[in-house]
Amino acid sequence: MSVLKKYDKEIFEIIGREKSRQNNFLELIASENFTSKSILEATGSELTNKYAEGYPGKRYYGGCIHVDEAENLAISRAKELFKADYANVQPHSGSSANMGVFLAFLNPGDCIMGLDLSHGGHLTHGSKVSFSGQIYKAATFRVKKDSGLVDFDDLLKKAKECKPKIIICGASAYPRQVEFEKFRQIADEVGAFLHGDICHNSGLIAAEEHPSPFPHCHVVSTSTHKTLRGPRGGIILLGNDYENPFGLVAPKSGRVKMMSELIDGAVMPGIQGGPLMHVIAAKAVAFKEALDSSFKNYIKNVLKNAKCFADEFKSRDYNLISGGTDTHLVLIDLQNKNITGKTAEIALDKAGITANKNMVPYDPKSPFITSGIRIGAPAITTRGMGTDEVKNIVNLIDIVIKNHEDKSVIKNVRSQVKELTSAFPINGNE
Ligand code: DSN
Repeated sequence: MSVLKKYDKEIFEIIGREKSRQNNFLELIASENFTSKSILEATGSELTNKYAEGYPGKRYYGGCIHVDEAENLAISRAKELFKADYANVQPHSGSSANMGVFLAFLNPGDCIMGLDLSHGGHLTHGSKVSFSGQIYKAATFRVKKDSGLVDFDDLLKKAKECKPKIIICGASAYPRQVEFEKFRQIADEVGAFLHGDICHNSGLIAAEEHPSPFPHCHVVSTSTHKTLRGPRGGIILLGNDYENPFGLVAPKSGRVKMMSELIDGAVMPGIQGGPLMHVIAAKAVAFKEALDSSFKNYIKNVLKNAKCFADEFKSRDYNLISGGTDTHLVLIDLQNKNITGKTAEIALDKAGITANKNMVPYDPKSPFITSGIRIGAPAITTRGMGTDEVKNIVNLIDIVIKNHEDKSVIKNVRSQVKELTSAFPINGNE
């Protein structure tokens, strides 16, 4: 009998309902995935009880011998996985990781440059509603209207105007590989740091299906729960630039410090207190999984499924931003289908298909309505679904979009989704 069930039936039942939702719905949110049972076990372990402010061997509290072992393992595995020279595995999330990077290298009011949110960027890359657009002066670059690809001319022009201290490359809804080398050329031209936020593609990079951000990026951050399939959290990585190519000085002492020291200090005590040691242990497990050859196979299947999504949608006259994908996601412009992203998201949810409305570049609609939806392959691929299932899913999505006001059609799709999901139980791959 579950202890939680006995003690707190309400929470036990909420968890049960969420578990059942995850099992019975098709999860197509590009930034979500299903962890292994090993990762769930580490996340739910006694390591949650330990305060361990500081870093291995340099903690504020006693009794850290075992959490030190866990953190050292997470660090060495992260370095091996991403071929990095330094890793900080303490950020609580991708946003915290980015905050740590900015606090380490910037002063309030400095200029940062990232991809415009409405063109596929992230909130923490300079949006006004995030700390990144409030503490720092943010300038954004865009994608080209015709190709949907990053407009490097626009980036260079704006970078020369605003002289950013950091240029951030990486995105939340960009279906193509990030061209780190081109970003670095521009960063060098204007004397900026290049920060690669690889949160969406980190699994693809770990599996060597996408190019490494090193040696082009001076600093790299990622969340750990998207294509990387770990627990919710973030990490920061440095390549061999960690010695400090920009001669940065520590905020108080004025002493020239290594980039690694600045990042360590920015994450803890700069923005966080005690690290979540249970999550750090689970990150270590995720890195071990990602180092295994089976992970490469998983990522190959994610890419195959995403490509199949793209081909199937295109064959049904859906407009894809950039004309397709070479990542784990597709971004669909629904304007020729006379339905908004919001209406599509709601109708799909009723049919048991979870996706998110998303702005498309040059979107005439607000972020609350949007003209697009984003579809990702990582979670269904973890369940073991392949291209046959993807073809079936696109057919179901198409039916819902064409008949979004017809309750009986939606009900029929819902039962087909249940049939499909019950054939591919979560963790059925273990
Ligand atoms: N919320 C995340 C996404 O869905 O892309 C951004 O990291």
